[in-house]
Amino acid sequence: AAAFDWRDPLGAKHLLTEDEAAIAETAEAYCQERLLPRVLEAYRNEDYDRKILLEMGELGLLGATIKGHDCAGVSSVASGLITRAVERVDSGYRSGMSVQSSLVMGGIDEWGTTEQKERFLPGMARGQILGCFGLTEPNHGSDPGSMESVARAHPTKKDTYLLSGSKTWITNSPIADVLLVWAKLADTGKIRGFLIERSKCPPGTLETPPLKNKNGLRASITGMIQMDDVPVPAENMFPTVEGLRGPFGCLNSARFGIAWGVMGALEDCISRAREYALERKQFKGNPLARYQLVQKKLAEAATDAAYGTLAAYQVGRLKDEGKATPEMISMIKRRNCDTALQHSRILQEIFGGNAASDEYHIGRHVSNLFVTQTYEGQSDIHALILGRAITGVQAFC
Ligand code: TGC
Ligand code: FAD
Repeated sequence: AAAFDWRDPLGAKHLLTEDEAAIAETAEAYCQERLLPRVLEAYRNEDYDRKILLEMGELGLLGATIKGHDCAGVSSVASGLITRAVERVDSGYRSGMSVQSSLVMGGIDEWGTTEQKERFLPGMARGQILGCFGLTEPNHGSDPGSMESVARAHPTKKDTYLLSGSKTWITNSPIADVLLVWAKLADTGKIRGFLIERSKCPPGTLETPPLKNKNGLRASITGMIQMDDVPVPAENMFPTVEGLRGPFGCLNSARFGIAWGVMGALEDCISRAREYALERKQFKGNPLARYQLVQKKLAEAATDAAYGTLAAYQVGRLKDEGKATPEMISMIKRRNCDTALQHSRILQEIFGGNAASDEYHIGRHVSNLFVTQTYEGQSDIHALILGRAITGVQAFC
């Protein structure tokens, strides 16, 4: 007879192919055995170990949906399962991976020339070349179309651009070897994507200072990109894509990944809160789990985790059939981030004063989940994207 599994209340595992189930098992084992033991120190010290990407590369977890170029070529659902496994440990580790896989490798795969793909993708798949994605600027976050970064033709050197401007809140920027930067061409004002190779930048043209003392995502590294006439050969520009379609093409995959990832973080909160509630006794030796108010918190969180996982699964299947729309991705990114943040915050209450200790992990997830709700389109921005699609009227300004 079928038995209820609180870890997978709606039986999402029955929808997976054998390959997907095996990939999930490999990813979960790596994350629990290799990432979990180091996350507390990494978070305390804001110390992102770039060897993690080498380890992920060895397991074929980077750029996993890309076909060819030494990438695994797995389904979108499988990539979601990998993301969920990583974020079950920490959103910051998932961030480091998402930027590499979805935003930079995905961008090169979607918009790059054959030569750019051959030059960057195999090394990135192995985690030997590290990428970052520069869209947000100090004065333009939700509205990247107003960006000020500019690429002008080099006055003397043929087929070379000079990039100037500033990007901020950029995951991986202080340690990135290749920086995918979006800037406007000085003559047309059109947004274009450029691959800046750090090793080829003359001294003083490119700086990537870290942003320290973050309140969340402390196990990932974040910084700025400051460009002062960085020379970039035209062969490093994406050849055809113009306008916001370029960065948003990459963001669709990354937002899809976040929708899966935050369900992993929420599931970890549920599992830890359940365990704590069964062990902790208050009032006549009763475990907290015996109290109705505590059970309701767990029931509501488990329900939304199960619903969110099924929604992400559905969009993943449609994505591989070419039937997913950006609005669907906005819907699951927004909803899953919002519910993960709300429930993690409520589950935190079950730990009482112990929630204040990082050794219980719940506070770390809560702080991280605030950031996931903010980056790649803050939840209200995704509501406006959906509102525009529903009414045909845009309400951004
Ligand atoms: P809008 O008029 O809506 O669109 C301009 C052009 O872009 C196209 N487009 C899309 N294409 C593909 N997929 C999507 N999701 C697309 N969204 C828009 C659109 O079709 C149009 O194309 P074309 O050819 O007609 O020009 O532009 P808008 O300026 O009105 O945009 C408003 C809005 C709110 C949709 C947009 O700017 C937005 O989504 N803002 C949020 C900003 C954001 O998500 N930033 C992410 C930065 S990267 C990041 O956070 C990484 S964190 C990584 C980590 O650590 O994990
Ligand atoms: P703002 O755009 O100033 O928005 C502030 C608030 O106002 C939000 O709540 C927003 O919803 C609201 N708001 C704005 N406009 C409207 C409107 N029209 N109607 C109603 N409400 C509105 N960016 C990258 O390019 N690459 C990265 O790798 C990257 N990594 C990040 C890592 C971290 C840890 C963080 C915190 C951010 C990262 N970001 C990155 C930046 C992130 O994408 C932006 O912070 C996000 O897009 C929001 O932009 P903003 O911070 O400028 O907020």
